[in-house]
Amino acid sequence: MPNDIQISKFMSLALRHAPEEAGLVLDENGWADLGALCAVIERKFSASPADVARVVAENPKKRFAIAGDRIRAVQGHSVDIDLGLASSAPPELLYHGTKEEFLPAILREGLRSQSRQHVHLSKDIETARIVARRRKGKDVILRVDSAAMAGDGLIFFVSDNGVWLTDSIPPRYLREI
Ligand code: HQG
Repeated sequence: MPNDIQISKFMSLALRHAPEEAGLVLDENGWADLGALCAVIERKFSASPADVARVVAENPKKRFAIAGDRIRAVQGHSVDIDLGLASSAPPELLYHGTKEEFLPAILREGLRSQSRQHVHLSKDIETARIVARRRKGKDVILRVDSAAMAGDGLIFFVSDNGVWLTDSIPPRYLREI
Protein backbone atom coordinates (compact mmCIF):
# COMPACT_ATOMS: atom_id res chain seq x y z
CA MET A 1 0.00 0.00 0.00
CA PRO A 2 1.70 3.24 -1.07
CA ASN A 3 2.08 6.00 1.45
CA ASP A 4 -0.45 8.69 0.52
CA ILE A 5 1.44 11.42 2.37
CA GLN A 6 4.65 10.68 0.47
CA ILE A 7 2.77 10.70 -2.81
CA SER A 8 1.01 13.96 -1.91
CA LYS A 9 4.33 15.60 -0.97
CA PHE A 10 5.88 14.48 -4.23
CA MET A 11 2.87 15.85 -6.12
CA SER A 12 3.21 19.20 -4.31
CA LEU A 13 6.88 19.35 -5.25
CA ALA A 14 6.19 18.44 -8.89
CA LEU A 15 3.11 20.62 -9.38
CA ARG A 16 4.15 23.67 -7.34
CA HIS A 17 7.91 23.96 -7.31
CA ALA A 18 10.01 21.66 -9.48
CA PRO A 19 8.06 20.01 -12.34
CA GLU A 20 11.34 19.20 -14.08
CA GLU A 21 12.20 16.80 -11.22
CA ALA A 22 9.22 14.71 -12.32
CA GLY A 23 9.91 15.27 -16.03
CA LEU A 24 6.72 17.34 -16.25
CA VAL A 25 5.93 20.59 -17.99
CA LEU A 26 3.30 22.91 -16.53
CA ASP A 27 1.27 25.08 -18.88
CA GLU A 28 0.77 28.77 -18.16
CA ASN A 29 -2.11 27.96 -15.80
CA GLY A 30 -0.19 25.32 -13.87
CA TRP A 31 -1.74 22.24 -15.50
CA ALA A 32 0.31 19.10 -16.08
CA ASP A 33 -0.51 15.93 -17.99
CA LEU A 34 -2.18 13.51 -15.54
CA GLY A 35 -0.98 10.41 -17.37
CA ALA A 36 2.63 11.62 -17.26
CA LEU A 37 2.38 12.33 -13.52
CA CYS A 38 0.81 8.93 -12.88
CA ALA A 39 3.61 7.24 -14.83
CA VAL A 40 6.26 8.91 -12.66
CA ILE A 41 4.39 8.04 -9.47
CA GLU A 42 3.99 4.44 -10.62
CA ARG A 43 7.76 4.16 -11.10
CA LYS A 44 8.68 5.96 -7.89
CA PHE A 45 6.09 4.62 -5.45
CA SER A 46 4.62 1.58 -7.23
CA ALA A 47 1.30 3.40 -6.98
CA SER A 48 -1.45 3.12 -9.60
CA PRO A 49 -3.49 5.88 -11.26
CA ALA A 50 -6.31 4.85 -8.90
CA ASP A 51 -3.99 5.60 -5.96
CA VAL A 52 -3.29 9.05 -7.43
CA ALA A 53 -7.03 9.64 -7.84
CA ARG A 54 -7.53 8.65 -4.19
CA VAL A 55 -4.76 10.98 -2.98
CA VAL A 56 -6.42 13.84 -4.88
CA ALA A 57 -9.93 13.04 -3.66
CA GLU A 58 -8.99 12.39 -0.03
CA ASN A 59 -6.36 15.11 0.35
CA PRO A 60 -7.28 16.85 3.61
CA LYS A 61 -6.52 20.30 2.19
CA LYS A 62 -7.83 19.58 -1.32
CA ARG A 63 -4.47 20.67 -2.70
CA PHE A 64 -4.98 19.31 -6.22
CA ALA A 65 -7.57 19.58 -8.98
CA ILE A 66 -8.12 17.19 -11.89
CA ALA A 67 -9.79 18.38 -15.07
CA GLY A 68 -10.08 15.72 -17.77
CA ASP A 69 -6.56 14.48 -18.49
CA ARG A 70 -4.84 17.31 -16.59
CA ILE A 71 -3.95 17.98 -12.97
CA ARG A 72 -2.70 21.02 -11.07
CA ALA A 73 -2.03 22.26 -7.55
CA VAL A 74 -4.67 24.81 -6.55
CA GLN A 75 -2.27 27.06 -4.62
CA GLY A 76 1.20 27.27 -3.13
CA HIS A 77 3.27 27.63 -6.30
CA SER A 78 6.76 29.03 -6.49
CA VAL A 79 6.92 28.53 -10.27
CA ASP A 80 5.56 31.36 -12.34
CA ILE A 81 2.06 30.30 -13.39
CA ASP A 82 -1.27 32.10 -13.49
CA LEU A 83 -4.05 30.27 -11.66
CA GLY A 84 -6.52 32.41 -13.57
CA LEU A 85 -8.48 33.25 -10.43
CA ALA A 86 -10.84 36.21 -10.48
CA SER A 87 -10.23 38.69 -7.68
CA SER A 88 -12.64 38.32 -4.74
CA ALA A 89 -13.83 40.64 -1.99
CA PRO A 90 -12.23 39.30 1.20
CA PRO A 91 -13.94 38.92 4.58
CA GLU A 92 -13.41 41.79 7.07
CA LEU A 93 -10.49 40.01 8.70
CA LEU A 94 -8.03 37.36 7.63
CA TYR A 95 -5.21 35.68 9.57
CA HIS A 96 -1.60 34.66 8.97
CA GLY A 97 0.21 32.07 11.07
CA THR A 98 3.95 32.53 11.37
CA LYS A 99 6.84 32.33 13.85
CA GLU A 100 8.11 34.78 16.44
CA GLU A 101 11.55 34.88 14.82
CA PHE A 102 10.03 36.40 11.65
CA LEU A 103 8.01 39.03 13.49
CA PRO A 104 10.53 41.91 13.59
CA ALA A 105 11.09 41.69 9.83
CA ILE A 106 7.38 41.30 9.12
CA LEU A 107 6.47 44.34 11.23
CA ARG A 108 9.23 46.32 9.53
CA GLU A 109 8.64 45.39 5.88
CA GLY A 110 5.23 43.70 5.89
CA LEU A 111 4.31 40.21 4.76
CA ARG A 112 6.07 39.18 1.58
CA SER A 113 5.41 36.16 -0.57
CA GLN A 114 9.00 34.94 -0.17
CA SER A 115 9.57 32.01 -2.53
CA ARG A 116 5.89 31.61 -3.39
CA GLN A 117 3.75 33.62 -5.78
CA HIS A 118 1.48 35.05 -3.08
CA VAL A 119 1.19 35.70 0.63
CA HIS A 120 -1.12 32.99 2.02
CA LEU A 121 -3.86 33.93 4.46
CA SER A 122 -6.31 31.88 6.50
CA LYS A 123 -9.99 32.58 7.00
CA ASP A 124 -9.90 31.79 10.73
CA ILE A 125 -7.47 31.72 13.62
CA GLU A 126 -7.55 27.93 13.98
CA THR A 127 -6.41 27.43 10.39
CA ALA A 128 -3.67 30.05 10.84
CA ARG A 129 -2.45 28.15 13.92
CA ILE A 130 -2.13 24.97 11.87
CA VAL A 131 -0.08 26.87 9.27
CA ALA A 132 2.14 28.36 12.00
CA ARG A 133 2.74 24.96 13.62
CA ARG A 134 4.41 23.61 10.46
CA ARG A 135 7.62 25.24 11.62
CA LYS A 136 9.66 25.04 14.83
CA GLY A 137 9.56 27.90 17.33
CA LYS A 138 6.93 30.06 19.00
CA ASP A 139 3.74 30.57 17.00
CA VAL A 140 2.56 34.06 16.16
CA ILE A 141 -0.85 34.80 14.65
CA LEU A 142 -1.29 38.06 12.77
CA ARG A 143 -4.68 39.59 12.14
CA VAL A 144 -4.94 41.18 8.71
CA ASP A 145 -7.25 44.14 8.19
CA SER A 146 -8.37 42.81 4.82
CA ALA A 147 -11.39 45.12 4.65
CA ALA A 148 -9.10 48.15 4.89
CA MET A 149 -6.75 46.68 2.30
CA ALA A 150 -9.63 46.05 -0.12
CA GLY A 151 -10.87 49.58 0.58
CA ASP A 152 -7.44 50.86 -0.41
CA GLY A 153 -7.66 48.99 -3.71
CA LEU A 154 -5.48 45.98 -2.90
CA ILE A 155 -6.53 42.77 -4.62
CA PHE A 156 -7.33 39.36 -3.12
CA PHE A 157 -7.89 35.95 -4.64
CA VAL A 158 -9.28 32.83 -3.04
CA SER A 159 -7.94 29.47 -4.20
CA ASP A 160 -10.22 26.53 -4.94
CA ASN A 161 -9.35 25.11 -1.51
CA GLY A 162 -10.21 28.27 0.43
CA VAL A 163 -6.76 29.84 0.93
CA TRP A 164 -6.79 33.64 0.57
CA LEU A 165 -3.98 35.04 -1.56
CA THR A 166 -2.58 38.51 -2.07
CA ASP A 167 0.68 39.95 -3.37
CA SER A 168 2.07 41.51 -0.19
CA ILE A 169 0.80 43.20 2.96
CA PRO A 170 2.22 46.47 4.29
CA PRO A 171 2.76 46.51 8.06
CA ARG A 172 -0.02 49.01 8.76
CA TYR A 173 -2.66 46.33 8.03
CA LEU A 174 -1.12 43.80 10.45
CA ARG A 175 -1.65 43.29 14.17
CA GLU A 176 -0.38 40.50 16.39
CA ILE A 177 -3.12 38.72 18.34
C1 HQG B 1 7.29 34.48 6.47
C2 HQG B 1 0.96 25.48 3.42
C3 HQG B 1 10.39 37.50 7.26
C4 HQG B 1 5.87 33.97 6.54
C5 HQG B 1 0.23 26.36 4.41
C6 HQG B 1 6.10 32.48 6.47
C7 HQG B 1 -0.06 27.62 3.63
C8 HQG B 1 8.43 36.69 6.39
C9 HQG B 1 7.34 32.34 5.59
C10 HQG B 1 1.00 27.64 2.58
C11 HQG B 1 8.17 37.94 5.80
C12 HQG B 1 7.01 31.92 4.18
C13 HQG B 1 1.94 28.80 2.73
C14 HQG B 1 9.09 38.98 6.01
C15 HQG B 1 6.54 36.61 5.30
N1 HQG B 1 10.19 38.72 6.74
N2 HQG B 1 9.53 36.45 7.11
N3 HQG B 1 8.91 40.20 5.49
N4 HQG B 1 7.00 37.87 5.14
N5 HQG B 1 7.40 35.89 6.06
O1 HQG B 1 5.72 28.44 3.38
O2 HQG B 1 2.22 31.17 4.70
O3 HQG B 1 0.32 22.46 3.31
O4 HQG B 1 6.03 30.40 1.79
O5 HQG B 1 5.22 34.38 7.73
O6 HQG B 1 -0.92 25.74 4.91
O7 HQG B 1 3.92 29.63 5.87
O8 HQG B 1 1.76 23.35 1.52
O9 HQG B 1 4.27 30.51 3.50
O10 HQG B 1 6.36 31.93 7.73
O11 HQG B 1 -1.32 27.67 3.04
O12 HQG B 1 -0.70 23.11 1.15
O13 HQG B 1 7.92 33.65 5.55
O14 HQG B 1 1.72 26.40 2.70
O15 HQG B 1 0.09 24.82 2.58
O16 HQG B 1 6.67 30.55 4.22
O17 HQG B 1 2.55 28.78 4.01
P1 HQG B 1 5.71 29.91 3.15
P2 HQG B 1 3.22 30.08 4.63
P3 HQG B 1 0.38 23.34 2.10
